[in-house]
Amino acid sequence: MAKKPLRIGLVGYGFMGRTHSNGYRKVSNFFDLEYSPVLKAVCARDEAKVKAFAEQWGYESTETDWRKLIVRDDIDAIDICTPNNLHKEIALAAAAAGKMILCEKPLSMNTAEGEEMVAAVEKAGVPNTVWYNYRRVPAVTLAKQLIDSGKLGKIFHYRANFLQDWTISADLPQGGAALWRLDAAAAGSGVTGDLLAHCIDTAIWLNGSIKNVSAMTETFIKERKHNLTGKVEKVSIDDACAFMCRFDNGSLGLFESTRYARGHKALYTLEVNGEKASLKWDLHDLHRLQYFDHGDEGIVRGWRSIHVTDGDQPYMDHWWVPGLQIGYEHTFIHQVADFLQALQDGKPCPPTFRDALETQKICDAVLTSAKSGTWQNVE
Ligand code: SOE
Repeated sequence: MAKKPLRIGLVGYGFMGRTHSNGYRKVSNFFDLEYSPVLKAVCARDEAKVKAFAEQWGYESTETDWRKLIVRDDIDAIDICTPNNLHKEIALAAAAAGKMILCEKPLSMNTAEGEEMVAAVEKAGVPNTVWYNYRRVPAVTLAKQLIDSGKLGKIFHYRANFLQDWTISADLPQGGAALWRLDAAAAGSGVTGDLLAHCIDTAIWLNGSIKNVSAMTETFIKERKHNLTGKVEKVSIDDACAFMCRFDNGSLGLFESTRYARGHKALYTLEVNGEKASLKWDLHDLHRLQYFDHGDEGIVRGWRSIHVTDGDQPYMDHWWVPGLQIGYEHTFIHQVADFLQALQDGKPCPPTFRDALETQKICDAVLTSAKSGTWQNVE
């Protein structure tokens, strides 16, 4: 069957620009879908660098002004991989130009911006999605299937951590290029929007909405040299954040994230405890799901480590043979595949902008609670 091209215009070529481009390039080798991505154009301000990126990844053309990219007739979908402070402006313009939008997480700097973005894509009626890629780790998708099937029974606890250690040095500057995540003006927040947003997206997908939160944050290094101004400036992001919450289903949640956990590079872990069973997952061992079923016969009851590589487990029928695992890059390939499948079926591809707005509201409630020292209801 001849494939329908989905012509991609990528804005930004950092770490996420590479993960997404890799997804577009590989998806049609492994998923037989009606649409196939075409790497039409990549856009960034530095002409020499964007040309080099285009050559390396196989983009047909380049732009240095995203406004020009958005109005091009030969582009169907805009992929936003810029720092967070540009998401809204680009999304609003792309929606007005009738383009589909794939936006890197978090959706926006805050809830107010997110609401505008949701209104824009819904008014324009353009397909949209936000790259919360960890939903597409087969073991995490399997966790969703187990919870939805009722195997865990009533859920009592949800626990998640996202721990890193890359900002401990006081000599690390803030701002610009790869360091924009340390600059509140570009990122909106620190670990809350960057890391906890992942944990929250997975949590509300697996365990439903969050009602209220009580949080604390800390900024351990108060001033850093700013790479764009060359001056030492106040650091306004949260370096660490921990919060507890109540879910609508009555369960209790505990979340922690930091960039100051020496030794941890990207330790995203989650655990769900239910009446009948529990499960846990660890990004450093991402193809495994740990599962404990109280219904097992007593003498063999215990935690089992499910190696999620079998063809009847989520996504795995598209990969190698049972026992051979996949990794981080595949979560992005899966997201592209799901987006193309949704397009083919005329359905939304979750998390949509509207779904991701819920995560944004929880992040805002967390930051407000940390400032006020009080419980906050999620809007
Ligand atoms: C930060 O270091 C970061 O790259 C996040 O921005 C990503 O979203 C996360 O998946 C890994 O860590």
